[in-house]
Amino acid sequence: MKMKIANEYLNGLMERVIARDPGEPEFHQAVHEVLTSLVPVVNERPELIKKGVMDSLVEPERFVSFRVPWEDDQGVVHVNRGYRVQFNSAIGPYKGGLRFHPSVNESIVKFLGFEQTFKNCLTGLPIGGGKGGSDFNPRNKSDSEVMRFCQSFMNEMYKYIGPDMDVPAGDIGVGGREIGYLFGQYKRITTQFQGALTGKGLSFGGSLVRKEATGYGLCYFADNMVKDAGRSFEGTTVLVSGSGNVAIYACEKATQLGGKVVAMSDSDGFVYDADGIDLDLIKQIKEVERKRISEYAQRKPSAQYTEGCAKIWNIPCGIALPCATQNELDEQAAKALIANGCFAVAEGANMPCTPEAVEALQAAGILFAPAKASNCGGVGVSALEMTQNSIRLSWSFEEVDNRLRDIMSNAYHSAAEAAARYGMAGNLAAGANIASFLKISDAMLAQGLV
Ligand code: NDP
Ligand code: 2IT
Repeated sequence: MKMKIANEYLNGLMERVIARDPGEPEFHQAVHEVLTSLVPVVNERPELIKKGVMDSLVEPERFVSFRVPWEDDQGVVHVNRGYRVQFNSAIGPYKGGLRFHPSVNESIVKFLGFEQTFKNCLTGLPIGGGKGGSDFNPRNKSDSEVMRFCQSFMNEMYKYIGPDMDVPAGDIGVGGREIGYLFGQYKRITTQFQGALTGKGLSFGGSLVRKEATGYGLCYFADNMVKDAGRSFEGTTVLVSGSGNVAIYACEKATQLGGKVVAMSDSDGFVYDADGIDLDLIKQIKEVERKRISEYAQRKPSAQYTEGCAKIWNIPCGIALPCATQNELDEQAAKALIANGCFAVAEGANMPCTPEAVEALQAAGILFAPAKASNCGGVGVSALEMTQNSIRLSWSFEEVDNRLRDIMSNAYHSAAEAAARYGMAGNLAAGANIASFLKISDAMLAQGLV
């Protein structure tokens, strides 16, 4: 049972959202968190309810689901399901990643699209919110199988995307290889060389720093946050969950900022290396060989491998960066972090901390950076990729990296200032929701969308 929201209308709206799509727990979780934090804004501006903004905010503008048939290397035909949710276009074309993972369903896609709407606004760039994906499992598939799947996926999705309409990118299970195949098929179908996807290869319209952007941006955000509290990465033990795109570049930047990352994970287990994670070895195992993280312990004598990923949070640390998936850090994990002296948690994944974990962390005075704000660097640099495609120029690494630092610093200050303005100083989760909501709701009202 979810906590009652302290505004009668919003509480009723939450009940209607649940009744309309009862089987969507992740979507309900994301909506509940946002509506709860918007109570003071709605109390101050009741016209937002009367003009339908609140109801529109929780209903996607469009949701498509489609069949994706493909043939494996043995000639066996498989049929997966593809999705694209176009959640909100109040401030720009829909923008957001594609996730390929067996767990993908309507609830996951809608929670991600809903979160994306607020996150994209926090970048300060003109992008609306969208998300998509499939229940396809890329694990243990050959390059040819992944290519055929991506081509079949694009055979349907091309109808809904375009550089001024909707611009997908990567997420779990979708990286440079998949974006390349998707882009190739989009070009083949449309005969247009257009920036309809981001995260492209550098030789065909991609941006420098996009690969690093989410992980680097996360650490830039966390650095702003901990410095404001008189702390720093320097000499701090850091935990990073996951070992995919976000985790690898979070580990790289945390280390560059003087932190010592001692653990990383995948969905099977985690490795602890008291000497500090050897990131070149992680990149070799994960990016090049596409193998399991247990390999790391086999090749590095100072490391230990533990089966199961939840216990990674029992390792003492100063800063924790959950970068794998939703609800991976629960109340028990939060209590372990608190007991071991952790002073900051910054979310790299989308919604990695359960509501109970967030509550426990905030109650204990731990600095908490919410995903919408702290992982907006990936989509921020995606928007910069769109800009470079539009002007047909490529910026240097330094130029994009400097812009990323600005995006993250602005996101931090917007969230911190909004929280303070509404009497919740230090609550960056509420502040992030409020700051983006104010801008999106004004745009919705002005356009007569509701
Ligand atoms: P990747 O596919 O590159 O890596 C995902 C990592 O998380 C892998 O180590 C994977 O392990 C692990 N993982 C996935 N599912 C689970 C699970 N159910 N339980 C435990 N571990 C799991 O994805 P990304 O790094 O791109 O994405 C990670 C998170 O960051 C996601 O929440 C994503 O939405 C978010 N994000 C990504 C952005 C981007 O630019 N890529 C931008 C902003 C947020 P295994 O290999 O075993 O599956
Ligand atoms: O969750 C996210 O912000 C992403 N997966 C990146 C989206 C993007 O369009 O770059």
